[in-house]
Amino acid sequence: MSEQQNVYPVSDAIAAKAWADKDTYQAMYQQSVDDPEAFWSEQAKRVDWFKFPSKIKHTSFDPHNVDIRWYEDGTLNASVNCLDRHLETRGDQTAIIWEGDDPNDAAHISYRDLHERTCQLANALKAQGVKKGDVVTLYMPMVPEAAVAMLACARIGAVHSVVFGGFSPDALAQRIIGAKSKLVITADESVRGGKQVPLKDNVDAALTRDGTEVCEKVLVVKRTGGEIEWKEGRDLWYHEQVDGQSTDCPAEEMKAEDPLFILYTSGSTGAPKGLKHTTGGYLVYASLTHQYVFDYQEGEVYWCTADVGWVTGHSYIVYGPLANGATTLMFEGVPSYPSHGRMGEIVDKHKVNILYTAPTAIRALMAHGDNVMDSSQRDSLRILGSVGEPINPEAWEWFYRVIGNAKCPIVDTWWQTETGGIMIAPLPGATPLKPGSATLPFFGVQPALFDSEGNTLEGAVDGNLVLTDSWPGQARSIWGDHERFTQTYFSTYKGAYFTGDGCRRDEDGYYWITGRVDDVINVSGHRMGTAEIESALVAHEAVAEAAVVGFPHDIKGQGIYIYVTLNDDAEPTDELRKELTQWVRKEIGPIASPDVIQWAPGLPKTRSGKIMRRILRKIAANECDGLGDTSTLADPSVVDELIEHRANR
Ligand code: 6R9
Repeated sequence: MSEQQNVYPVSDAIAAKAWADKDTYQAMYQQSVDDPEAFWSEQAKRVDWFKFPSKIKHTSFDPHNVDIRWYEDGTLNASVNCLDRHLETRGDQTAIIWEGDDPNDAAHISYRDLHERTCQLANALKAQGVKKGDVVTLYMPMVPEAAVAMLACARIGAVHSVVFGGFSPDALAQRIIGAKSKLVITADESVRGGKQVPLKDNVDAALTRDGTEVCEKVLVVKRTGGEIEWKEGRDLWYHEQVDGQSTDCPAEEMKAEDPLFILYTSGSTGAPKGLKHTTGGYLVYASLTHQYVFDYQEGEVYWCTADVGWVTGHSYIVYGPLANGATTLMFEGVPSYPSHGRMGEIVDKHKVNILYTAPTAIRALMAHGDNVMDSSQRDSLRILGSVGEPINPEAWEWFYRVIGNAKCPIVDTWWQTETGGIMIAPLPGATPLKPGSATLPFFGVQPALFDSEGNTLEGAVDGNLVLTDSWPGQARSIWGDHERFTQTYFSTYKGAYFTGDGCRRDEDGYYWITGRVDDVINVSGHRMGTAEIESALVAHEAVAEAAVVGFPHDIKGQGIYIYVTLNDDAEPTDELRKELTQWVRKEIGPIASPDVIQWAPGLPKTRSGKIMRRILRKIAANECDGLGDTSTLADPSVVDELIEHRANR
């Protein structure tokens, strides 16, 4: 299989009016790495500052002193950049198109309207005592109030921490405690695929957990009017709080390095980490990447199908597009409801020009055959994008041919919660495409491939993907734990940020991400630590030990395969299997639903007691012939047992 066979050249029509052609890309990239100070000083002009920065880059990846600062003497406000500065030129332009779960529900919110709503909520938050530096947790459906809440926090200098609405009460509680969050904004229920999700009930449950006393108030958006419990003195209706507030709220002057938000993500060990993103560098980077990678042109309608609970929603539903004055579409539902044609129907209905989605969504549609798109034309589409996990060439080709009518370049964008914005991706007018490759680095991004000893690998080669210098969108720390930040990202390879991803570089210098090389699995584009799932399982009374690995899954990319050793008094029944499945869903959330649970009387361990996951991964993938060296195992016979009873064959 040669990736050279299918190269899609840059389309002349796209290149003719693109922000960057090949020469522009190369010249800008070269300058960005040769003279980052000059490059990023120039790029800083794309946002409005109270005080324009004179200090541009001050960054160190030295593990004794990881210190990342961009534009540190500049001051600005992110909400002013997403709202106020557009009012004069595009006040009446739609900022957010909201498409409800029900195809009959939609709304257009202008920049003027969004500004007013944001100011009202900002004033309401102030009235509740929220101050600069306080953390506000958002546990929200995909409704405009989610964007309003993020911007309102930004306006008064509060730090938002968005928790995905699919997480469990325990996961929510853990994040409220970790960030010492004083206030939660939620809704009575969210609606997805015609079903209600009890968000407020989940908040109620979360706030019974020890340590959540820090949270004093809960602001509740009335989305469905469904029945909920009410705690007087703590719970407040959102609409009652914002009604009557002034539509004017002066924006707080923030330092470039003041935090804008915290976002929790999973790592290979321990509890989820709250990555800290700051204001100036993040905003410059989100808006610059949004413009160049999607080749966003004035007046276009742009749709990113992610949830605001993930970093993709932060940077490419809210901050990037709004900073650029784009019309951003926010979809409350799921692509399969009421039918699998929904995504195309939304594209036609709102004349979407740029569609940014995930491989798992594409594969799910593809499984229904080409006809699944027959209910729409999708003529408005110009650019397609993919994010979240490697896109297999078959899904890429299908995305291109069926969804994009074989005329839209696909930008496969590799990046992470930690990177804040897109790092490796083609530019539509500049980069010939190879299906399955994220192609080339964005401005200022310096990828390198290292072997496990830390040697730099040159040329066409496979290795561990690192970044050797900072870029403005980079996370600055882990909230409250800078030591862990250093340990996690800067201790594996001296002087470099380690991504946790494996990667191949081909003869043309194109990057092909091969997936995580650590104990993180990627299920439908959602990152999960196997350690998190394991610790949820061993908290169940029947479980003695558990090992979790990913295995190849046609739709989800990776599925969750669990090996469970039961306590002596527990019976391995189908009943218990169901119970454990429910247990994990309850402890973490439905996104962590196990695909396979195999009873494991013993787990393969080294003599020092370390579980050999390499072997468990092979068995889960049904690759039992090439198990490699098992001689270091304490008891090699457990492997035969596991192979014999493997679930996936
Ligand atoms: C933005 C986002 C990050 C991890 C990352 C990698 C995988 C994301 C990818 C991709 C291959 C792409 N990943 N985009 N792998 N090609 N285009 O997804 O952030 O949730 O933090 O996940 O996702 O493994 O390390 P996050």
